[in-house]
Amino acid sequence: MPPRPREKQPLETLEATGVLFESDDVSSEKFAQEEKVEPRTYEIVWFNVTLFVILHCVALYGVYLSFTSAKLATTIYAIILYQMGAFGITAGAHRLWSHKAYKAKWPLKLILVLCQTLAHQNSVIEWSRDHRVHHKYQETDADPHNAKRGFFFSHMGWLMCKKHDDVKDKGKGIDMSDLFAEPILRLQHKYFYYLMPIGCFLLPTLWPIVLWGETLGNAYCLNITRYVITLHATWLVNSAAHMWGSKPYDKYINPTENLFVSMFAIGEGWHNYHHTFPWDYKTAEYGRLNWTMAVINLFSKIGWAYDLKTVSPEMIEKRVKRTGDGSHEIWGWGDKD
Ligand code: ST9
Ligand code: ZN
Ligand code: ZN
Repeated sequence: MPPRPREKQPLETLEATGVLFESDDVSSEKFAQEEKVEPRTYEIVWFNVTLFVILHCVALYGVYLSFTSAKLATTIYAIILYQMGAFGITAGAHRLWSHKAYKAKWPLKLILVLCQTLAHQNSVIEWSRDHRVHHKYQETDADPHNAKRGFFFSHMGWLMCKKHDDVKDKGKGIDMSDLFAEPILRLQHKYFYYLMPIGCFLLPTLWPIVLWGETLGNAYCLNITRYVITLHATWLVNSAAHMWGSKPYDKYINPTENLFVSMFAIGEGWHNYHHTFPWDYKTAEYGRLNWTMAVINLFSKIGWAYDLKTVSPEMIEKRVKRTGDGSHEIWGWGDKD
């Protein structure tokens, strides 16, 4: 990768990024670390490895059941829950809370926290702290899922071993006061290990049994299948969308535009754009395969979502021409190597 020009960001960029402005064009610390190549050690957490193996076996069995004994209603229900959980992650933990890309009224916050709990990817506070560290120190040892450590590590391996000391050290410097100031997030964080089993496993298993007479086995396994699918859809953003695809906005960073990932991650695969302009509520220049954006727009029509931040076409154009890889469909003449 060519060394990145250390230019100062335009004031407009700094102002618009709000809480994450420092992570847009990361500190020089990042670049010092990028050059550091050292053998890494992996302290494997066997409890997590065992849980993930069991989870995947049950999920695969759930796929089998959906084609054999499960009711069609249960399969459709599992797909709907996958989308709802995904929405809690994308519109909630990611765009609203990690990046403050828009503001939300309390009914929408409640919906988002419930959906995010359904997706069980840790509490919003823990998720956002890891994600803010990821943006600020991307592809360094302080990045929890540093893609330079390979596909498997960035996809799911990082959840099966102890975090690098840099993650914890640098993470302590991340300001999380805005999220701790929100009672709903403090509550979710404090009672997460009560809320998560109920919200992600118990209730979703119960409804098909009560409402349309599904068997316990089918309801349980298909719920695990939808949970695992949401996990992989999310993890693909950290792995595939940090490895494969074009870089129309910034060729100096690893995140890419990945259509396949966007399809499964309901609009979060446009990752080169997102790392370049992390405060944009669309996490993309366009609305393609981005129903998270469409639903936020719907909520903004009834006033539950407001102050949606985005990026002006002029700013995008300037950036594409300055740092793009030449693949942008309109301003494709970015400075090619
Ligand atoms: C899951 C999360 O899957 C997935 C997140 C994906 C993010 C994706 C982002 C992509 C972009 C957005 C697009 C969204 C797309 C969505 C599409 C949807 C379809 N800073 O954690 P511990 C401290 S979760 C500061 O135990 P270990 C911590 O506070 C899946 N401090 O570390 C603690 O201090 P204290 C289900 C930090 O021991 C201490 O360190 N969940 C930070 O190394 C120890 O913390 C799981 O599988 C930080 N960043 O263990 C659980 N991090 O003691 C997995 C930590 O004072 N997690 N600290 O409180 C674990 O079991 C463990 O965390 C571990 C590491 C084994 C991985
Ligand atoms: Zn990323
Ligand atoms: Zn982000």
